[in-house]
Amino acid sequence: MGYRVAVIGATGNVGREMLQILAERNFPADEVVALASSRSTGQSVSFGENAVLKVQDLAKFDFKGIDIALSSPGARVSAEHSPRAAKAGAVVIDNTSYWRMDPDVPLVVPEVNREAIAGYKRRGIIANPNCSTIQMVVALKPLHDAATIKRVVVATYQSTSGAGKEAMDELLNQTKSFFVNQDLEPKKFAKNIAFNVIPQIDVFMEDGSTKEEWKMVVETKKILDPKIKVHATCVRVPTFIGHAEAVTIELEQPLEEDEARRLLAAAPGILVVDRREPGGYVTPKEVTGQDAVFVSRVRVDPTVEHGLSLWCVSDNLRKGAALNAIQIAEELIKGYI
Ligand code: 11C
Repeated sequence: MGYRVAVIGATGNVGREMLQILAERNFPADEVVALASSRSTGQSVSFGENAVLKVQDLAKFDFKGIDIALSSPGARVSAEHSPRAAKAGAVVIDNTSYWRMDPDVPLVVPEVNREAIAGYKRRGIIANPNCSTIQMVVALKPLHDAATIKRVVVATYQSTSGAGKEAMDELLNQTKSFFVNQDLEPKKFAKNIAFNVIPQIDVFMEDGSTKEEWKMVVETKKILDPKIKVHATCVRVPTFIGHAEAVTIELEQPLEEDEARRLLAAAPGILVVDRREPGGYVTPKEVTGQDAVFVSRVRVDPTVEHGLSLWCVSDNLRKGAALNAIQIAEELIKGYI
């Protein structure tokens, strides 16, 4: 017998990717329901190559009989509807920021802390981390296991798809308008994104960091180890899909560069592409549609004791969001429900 699965936020960037990946991976579902706000009710969304689903109204949907709800609407919608789905008996895998730091909600990246999934019983909700955190903790895990990470300094290069479809359109339209000498005012971003980079993702916090930077700090601690110190600078760049990160790591024990590369290559979910020649590394353009976290440019940082740095790139809509959620669902059905 298969499962009944609901996808909440089915018309958004991540929701559409969830439907695509459920079909691609032959998730054992008897029924998949696409849900969104009343504005999208009746629209059709693709489910794999050959099927389409009619979008139903989330507000009117009764979750009784649904086994798993994959949820990716806005945080406010999730605050209302994820507990409603859980109360009706579904296990909710929630991609929004709303539940991540709740002590009764596990925050899971299967390659890093799959055992935390068991904690879903407390609220019926499992949180999916932020995309920039997911790819970083996948890359940090084997290094932490081998030589204990003390401190991480990261700069991100995040694509516009992280901010939604309208943000991608803004990049495209500003780029086109540049060639006809027009200046298209920014709407989704605080400054022009075409031919530019913006050192602000999400709102500012009191200490001067942005919320995206704060998420990388607190989520890494919750998933990997509360003792790891993290300092992040998150930057929006004019790409469509794929986040890149320059990560500098301070370890407690020594770890040879070659050994680090070997450990990374052997770890689940990571592909190492690291040839010291022009093009011997991965860029965001190549990762669209790929599942792995790609690691390149592994090298010693000689400015601190036991320092290493690396470059990691991943599809933010897949491993950074939809794929990670479905991998959690796959773990869940192996033994938790
Ligand atoms: C971005 N990381 O690239 C954000 C998008 O907390 O799930 C995801 C926000 C979140 O803009």
